Amino acid sequence: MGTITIDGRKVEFTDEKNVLTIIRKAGIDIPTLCYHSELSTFGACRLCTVEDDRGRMFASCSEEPRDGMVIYTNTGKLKKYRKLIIELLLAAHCRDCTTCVKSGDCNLQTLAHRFNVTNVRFENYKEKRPLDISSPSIVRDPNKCILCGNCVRVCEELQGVGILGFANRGSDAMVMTAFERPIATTECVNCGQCRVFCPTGAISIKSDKDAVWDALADPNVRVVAQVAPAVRVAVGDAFGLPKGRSVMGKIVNVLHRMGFDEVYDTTFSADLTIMEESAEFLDRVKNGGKLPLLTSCCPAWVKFVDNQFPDFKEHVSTCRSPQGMMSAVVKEYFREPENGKGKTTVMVSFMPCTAKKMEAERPDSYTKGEKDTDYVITTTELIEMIRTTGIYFADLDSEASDIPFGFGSGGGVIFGVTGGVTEAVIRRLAPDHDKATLEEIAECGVRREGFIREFSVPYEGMEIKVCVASGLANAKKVMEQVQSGEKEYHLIEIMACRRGCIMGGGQPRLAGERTKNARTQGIYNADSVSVVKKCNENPMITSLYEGFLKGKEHELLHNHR
Ligand code: HC1
Ligand code: SF4
Repeated sequence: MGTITIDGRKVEFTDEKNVLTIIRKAGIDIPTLCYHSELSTFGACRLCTVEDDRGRMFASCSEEPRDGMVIYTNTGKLKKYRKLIIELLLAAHCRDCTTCVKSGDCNLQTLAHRFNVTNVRFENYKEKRPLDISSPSIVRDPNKCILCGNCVRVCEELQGVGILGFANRGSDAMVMTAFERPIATTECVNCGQCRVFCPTGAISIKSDKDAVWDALADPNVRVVAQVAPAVRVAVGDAFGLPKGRSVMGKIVNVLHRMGFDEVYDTTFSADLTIMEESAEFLDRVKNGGKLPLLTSCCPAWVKFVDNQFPDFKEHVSTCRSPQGMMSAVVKEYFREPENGKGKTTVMVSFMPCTAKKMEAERPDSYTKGEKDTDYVITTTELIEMIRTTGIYFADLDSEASDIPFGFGSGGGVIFGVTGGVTEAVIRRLAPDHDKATLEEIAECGVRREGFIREFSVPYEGMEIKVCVASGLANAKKVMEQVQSGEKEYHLIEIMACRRGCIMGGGQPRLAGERTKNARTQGIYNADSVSVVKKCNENPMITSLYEGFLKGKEHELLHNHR
């Protein structure tokens, strides 16, 4: 607690951990490439350096605030210093900005503009290194790495995976996997969080856009889209609309204009997931099956269990994810000659997640020998595709998704935030659907703040113990406690990305607190305005079960691992 004078103005502080946070609180966007509030402080880039009243310069990210400090954030000396740092970084960096996939979304490029770096006086020649394109989710380009260490820390600290590290010293230093193995051969779970935190083009999304454009141009192909819950709240602000507002109707419109024959809503198959997963859960509870039941919709989490908790593999629900269920059902639907009309079906799924690209490749994502999901396009790629068309997205009218797979309940929408799957399961199990019941469920602890939430809900005379966690490092803590017998649960929901899919590895980067909160609220708002709240009250779901799904539930809706 105290006061700091920043550029002549007094600013009060309370428990801020460093000077940088107070500068930002004072409304000054102090530059940095390596500081992130959710990660440990590394202090490598020195761009956040400030000067005090005695002329001492120090990195504000690494300095604890002291009452009475007097600092300056924009002196002539600092401007020169920052410009020099950027020049030195650029000297060792390839400068193909116009063709770089991260162009327009690169923090180094932005800072070069901001500090008027129009010429690089130095040249630090480095031998060009090959790209790692082994992963279905991300591409690593070591030539664009600036050694900020964000990817190393996020992989270790937030995700508990830790497959990236620093190797060599001095100008030979670089980030790599152990023994420089291709990333696909490591325990990487494809979450894409390293790409979210990477400030340059060193880690980017492996893109499937070109293959999708080719399919759209082929008259013999029926191209079908499904759109995940979290995508709808992360597209609008790229086109000037308010952060977090659901723009599902505009997305449907723009996809139709691009040439998609059918646009379906993944909330529909999220409803299917809840139908199956709640039945599986009750069956395990009543018949002594493996408990806790672990949710299966997040592929990075499923891979994490395989890698780090193999004894719990059988605890993972056998349900396919909503992406998997939708694609399997759609492909089967169009296999019927009267629906297929002689065209091949290409299934494209629009997801906030890079790990969904890996899920689509898994052997259990095939039905009748055919791949269920042909291409996964992340929200970031969708925004790029919309920009390619030149369509004024913000001006588009809303269109409804297509039937018969375009309608989901509110319970399906809330999958997009952590706790959503569990809340939808509890809604399914509750006999009523009146306002008071829904509010009571929302307040049972499932929407509580925090990355690990524990609570219990009554069900037919028993207390169902639940844990909801997001971020794999948090999941690891939960699983270690379960493994040691310290904690017991009936149901555990994990989402690999903190706060759930709204913060997935394929979402637009640079989301601050305001964006995160707006996306969460956008999902809950979409639930509030939904006409049907529970999966079993979705008429499309009922008619599917009574119709062509009859007898095919196991084949189409479950994994056969
Ligand atoms: Fe998700 Fe899911 S919620 S995993 O976060 O279960 O990606 O949005 O589509 O499959 O529905 C992602 C989101 C998504 C699936 C659903
Ligand atoms: Fe680590 Fe996830 Fe990046 Fe893989 S994708 S390297 S697990 S942060």
